[in-house]
Amino acid sequence: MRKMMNIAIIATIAVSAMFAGEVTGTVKFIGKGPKAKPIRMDADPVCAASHKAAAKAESFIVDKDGNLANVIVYLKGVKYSGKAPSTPAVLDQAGCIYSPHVIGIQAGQPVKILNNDATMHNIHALPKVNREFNKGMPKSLKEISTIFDKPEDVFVIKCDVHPWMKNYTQVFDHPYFAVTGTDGKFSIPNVPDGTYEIVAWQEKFKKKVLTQSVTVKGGAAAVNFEFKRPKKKK
Ligand SMILES: [Cu+2]
Repeated sequence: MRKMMNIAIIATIAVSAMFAGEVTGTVKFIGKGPKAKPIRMDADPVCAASHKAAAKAESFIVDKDGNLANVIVYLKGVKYSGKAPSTPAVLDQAGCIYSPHVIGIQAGQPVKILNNDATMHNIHALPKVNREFNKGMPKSLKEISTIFDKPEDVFVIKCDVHPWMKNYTQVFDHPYFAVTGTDGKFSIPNVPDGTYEIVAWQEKFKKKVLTQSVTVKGGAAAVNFEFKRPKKKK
């Protein structure tokens, strides 16, 4: 009986692998990028004291090979009938910085917001489709929970106490998204076979999202993106 079940499971995995694939790739920045500036946290000694060396701004993290971090890569207009995960997404406030700086979540997925600092934060989410909220988190309040129940393009979550604290959140009605790491790489697993529009968003290129077409056919599909510094107007 058990053997038959195992065979059935293996068969199911094999079949689903035939009709789904992983979309992977690297996002690069071509050209000379700006240097990350240190964040001045003097306004709150607790924040400043939580960093041995000053934290660097996270709006443009690029390594020497041009690999670009914190890029949201996602499929657009894809149909998905599954449920949102019950596992919460986590947005941490640690060292007076949001971690992660850029996050993708699913509509209806719980979001845990943590305060790991011995100071007050005021978390202020600025969506347009979902409901805006503004909540003080004194150091005694270590965790709150929220849900964004509608899909929405990227919006800002900021802290009204510490003006440098900024996060970018995008809410999806499907699980086919990823955020690049410091190696510029992303991976979107379990994409059903098909041809899709795939989008790359980075906060310094708000008006210049990159799009391509990707076809998944029972296996891996690779897509790479290159952001370029806009040409100066003469
Ligand atoms: Cu804060």
